[in-house]
This record gives sequence, structure tokens and C-alpha cells, in this order.
Amino acid sequence: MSVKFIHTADLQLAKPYGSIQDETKRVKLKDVRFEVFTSIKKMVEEHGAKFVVIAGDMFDSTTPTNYDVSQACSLIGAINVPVYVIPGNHDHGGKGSVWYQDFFIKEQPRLAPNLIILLEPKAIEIEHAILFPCPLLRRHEYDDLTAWLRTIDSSVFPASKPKIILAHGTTLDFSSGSTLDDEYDVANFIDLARLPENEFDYIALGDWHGTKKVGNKAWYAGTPEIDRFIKGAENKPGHVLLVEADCKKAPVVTEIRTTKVEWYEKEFEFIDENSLDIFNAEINALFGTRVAEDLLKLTLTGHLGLADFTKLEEQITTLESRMINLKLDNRVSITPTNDEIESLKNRLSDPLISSVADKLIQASMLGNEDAEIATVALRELYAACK
Ligand SMILES: [Mn+2]
Repeated sequence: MSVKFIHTADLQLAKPYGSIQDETKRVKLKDVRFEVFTSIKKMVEEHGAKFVVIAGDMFDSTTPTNYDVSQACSLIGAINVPVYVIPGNHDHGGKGSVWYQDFFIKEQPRLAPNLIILLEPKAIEIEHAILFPCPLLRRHEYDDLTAWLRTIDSSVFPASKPKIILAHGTTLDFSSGSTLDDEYDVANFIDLARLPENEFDYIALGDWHGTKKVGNKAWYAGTPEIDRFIKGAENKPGHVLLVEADCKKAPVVTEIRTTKVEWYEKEFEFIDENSLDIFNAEINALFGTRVAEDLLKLTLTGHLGLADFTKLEEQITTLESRMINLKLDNRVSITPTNDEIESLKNRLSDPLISSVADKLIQASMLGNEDAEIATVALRELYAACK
């Protein structure tokens, strides 16, 4: 019998985002991760999904606050189907972690009776499937936690129910020279090749933040809410998977985009008098009227005239306001345009300004510390003469 369910992972609820200065915006970034549950609730209803699996790292740490716990449980409780969760490395299932805390143990049945935490590696039969959880019970595990599945006798389970593995860790052999992640750790390695593929119908993976198919039946859901600037085109975070699994058949997997916050990296070089208009048009095309929904890592190079540089600063002020965070590397140099130089130097009625401007222009081109001061003075002079 085929069954539809939702596969997600790596929500990392309550991730603190310490590098975001503005507290209101930091809270926004934190809240949006919780809102993923609202998107999942809608998906469940729209597609008739029978349950949800979270393949690890639902929480960002093993010690979320009581408020984080209440918030998560309340939102999960609103989903009308069971939600099965394994702990990952961030929220591992060791003693003392959230799953064993008094408050969680009390709050979970009150707010989310449909939430089932799977803390043991043993098969459980649910209404529409058989689940094979491989929970992480500590942050780093050096034995393959899917090893117990290599010798499973699947004939003891009802043949009509799809068999679904839940695991959290890396399946990619980073040691083979891949550059996917420089923080590669040999811990939590899942040896997909050694799993008896024919015995299972879907492998729901967590840990890798991009959505990625890594085997005939194995997928990383990726984080449903993007949480960093994206490295490489292959990395595709911001989705939840709708899976239709069936016994002895290939699963049908649909990627559904869920991210609300977007993380952009942009580089721009100002080369001539048209550059500022082009830059502004590109910024407008990216963000339109969006406010507090994007993060932008912006690298600016090239040169601008006095007036255009001031306009660029105004645009930057706007971006700082509208972005959740603007990470700016502004290397643009100020080079007065010919018109600007003319208008400063050829002032018949103001010979003093003309001579000061001439000196400042020359000093500004020296490329030393004084040049910076001269440029500032030149901008002041230009603004005053306007
Ligand atoms: Mn992880």
C-alpha cells in the first residue's frame, strides 16, 4: 500500500543567530524556523499526508528554553497527524538532553500528544508504515548507527506497509577529496552502500542542509528554512519533502519550497556612470518591497563619482533597514567624474574654491592616508557647492 508522508530535518529550532546585531530581527529569524510547522500543517492537509518524520536536529541544541519547547509543541500539536522525531547531533538523545527534561516530558503530552520521540534503534509499526529509527544518543557517534539494519529480517513485518529508515549523519565520503564542507567530521557516518536496499522503501536522512537525493531511495530533506549563505549550486536548502512510498517500489519524492527568509550573496563592480542605475535595478529585482525577509552579503568594488557615491550610501542605508542583516564589504573608491572636477575647478566667481578643489583632487589621488582625508574634504566641498 502506498502512503504519503512529509520528510523534514534540521529545523534547528531556537538557533540563536548571535551574529545578528538587531535584536528584533534576530527574533524574527528565530521565529521563522518555528513557522515551518505551520507550512507542514498546510501540506499535510493539502496532500493527505498520513504522518511527518523529522530526521534529527529539530532543536538547535539539547537545552532549548521552556518557551522554545512550548512553542514547538504547540505548533506540532496543531498538525493533525503523528509527527515522528529522531534526535540528531544538535539535539542528541543523551541523558540530560531536552527529551529527558521534566518540562518537555510534561509539556509534550499536554500540547503535542501526536509527537513521538524515537530514542531507541528498534522497528516500530505504525498505522501506515514500519519505521526504523537510528537516533543519535550523543553528539558524535563513531559506529554506523544504521549497522543494525544490515541484518534485519523484514519478512517478520507486514508486507503491505512501506519500510522507512530515519537516520541523521553524513553519507558522503568527504575524505575522497570532495570540497562540499570543510568542517567534515568522520563522526555520524552512514554507510548507505551496506544497507540492504531491497528490504527498505525509503531512507529519510537529516544533517546535510541542502535537499539532496543520495541513493535510489535515500534523500536528505535539507533544512526547511535557509540558515546560511549558500555555498555552491548543488546545495539547495529551503525545502520539505512530500514522499509517496510503496512496498518494493521506488519512492516518489516532491520537493516543496518552504523557506521564508532568503540569503543572498551579491558582488557588484561600479565601472561607469550607468553602474549605479544598474546596481539599483538589480537590487530592486532581488528584493522589491520585501522588508525583514532577506539577508544579504554584499561585496562592492570599482569606483563612483562624488554624487553617485552619496546616492550609493543612501541605498546602503535603505538596505540596512530592509534586510534582516546586511553584511557589507564596500571597497568602492571615490573618483570624481570629469564633470564634477570641471564644476569644482572652473569657478570664475570663486577662485579660492577652485584652487582648494584642485589641491584636494591631486591629494586624493595619492593613494595614502592623506588621500582618504582629501577625498572626504572633496565630498564636503562638492556638497557645499551644489
Ligand atoms: Mn546535524
